[in-house]
Amino acid sequence: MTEIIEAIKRSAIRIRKAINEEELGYAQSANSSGEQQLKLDVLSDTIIEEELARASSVKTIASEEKSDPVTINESGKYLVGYDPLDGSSLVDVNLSVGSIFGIYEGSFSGPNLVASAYVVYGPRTELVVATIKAERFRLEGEEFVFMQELALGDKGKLNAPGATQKYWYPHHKELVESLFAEGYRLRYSGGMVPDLHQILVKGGGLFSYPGTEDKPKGKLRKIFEVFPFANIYEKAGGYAIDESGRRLLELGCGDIHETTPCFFGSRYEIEKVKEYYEKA
Ligand code: FDP
Repeated sequence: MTEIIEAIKRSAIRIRKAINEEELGYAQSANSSGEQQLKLDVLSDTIIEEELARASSVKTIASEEKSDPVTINESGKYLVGYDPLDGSSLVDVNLSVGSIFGIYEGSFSGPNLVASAYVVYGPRTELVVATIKAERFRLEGEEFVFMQELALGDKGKLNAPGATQKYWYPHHKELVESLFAEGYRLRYSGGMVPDLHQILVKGGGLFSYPGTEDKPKGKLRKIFEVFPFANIYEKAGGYAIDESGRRLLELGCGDIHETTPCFFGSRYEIEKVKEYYEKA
């Protein structure tokens, strides 16, 4: 496991440099979800593949930017699913983006996730790793220095509601409005990594990406985005559920690009989600 975390750190340092220095334009390709790839998406994917290939414990990698998993070392123990540059539609406006990693044993599914991590490329570069605890590090020079253990409170103040409001189901709209009516403040940049990071660092709140009339299964991918963050939220003392109130980490996965509605938060807000969704 240590060598995988070290590979993630080396990737993060190289991607940070690429974000700062490389050209931004589009690549001549689309990813498997049909989204046009930026040159930076492709470069970040290559960097992570190169660094993970140096870790002998990694058997298979699966990237949001590749259509199928790739076996890189038959005798490896772990499978790593990653989103090399999440929120890349925010690169041109210079908002924070991130990389997300899920480490699995056996196969890609919620119950098989054994550890996860993400990197936020903001004004500073930070790394959060969740093995037994969720720990936050900051890049200083070429070193990631420990900052704190992340711990969510019982209740927060932030509300980050994703997806197109026009297509929200009525019960979801009621849930979001009920939190605002209680005094919650809107915090939504459109980048999953900084939006979830903000709630974790500020100690609580709700991030939701629901199923909608146009996308009943939501948008966020289980293997690359949802399961890794579910583990991080749970290790920080929070909760991560789907629209039926089930723990996200109990969900299986068919196609590696499968998506699911998802809700991440502290205890109070997740109870609210259950209450409004049970009424639906
Ligand atoms: P992006 O498409 O820019 O890569 O991964 C998908 C994602 O970003 C998440 O980072 C983000 O939370 C979400 O899409 C935003 O989607 P909406 O604009 O539909 O809310």
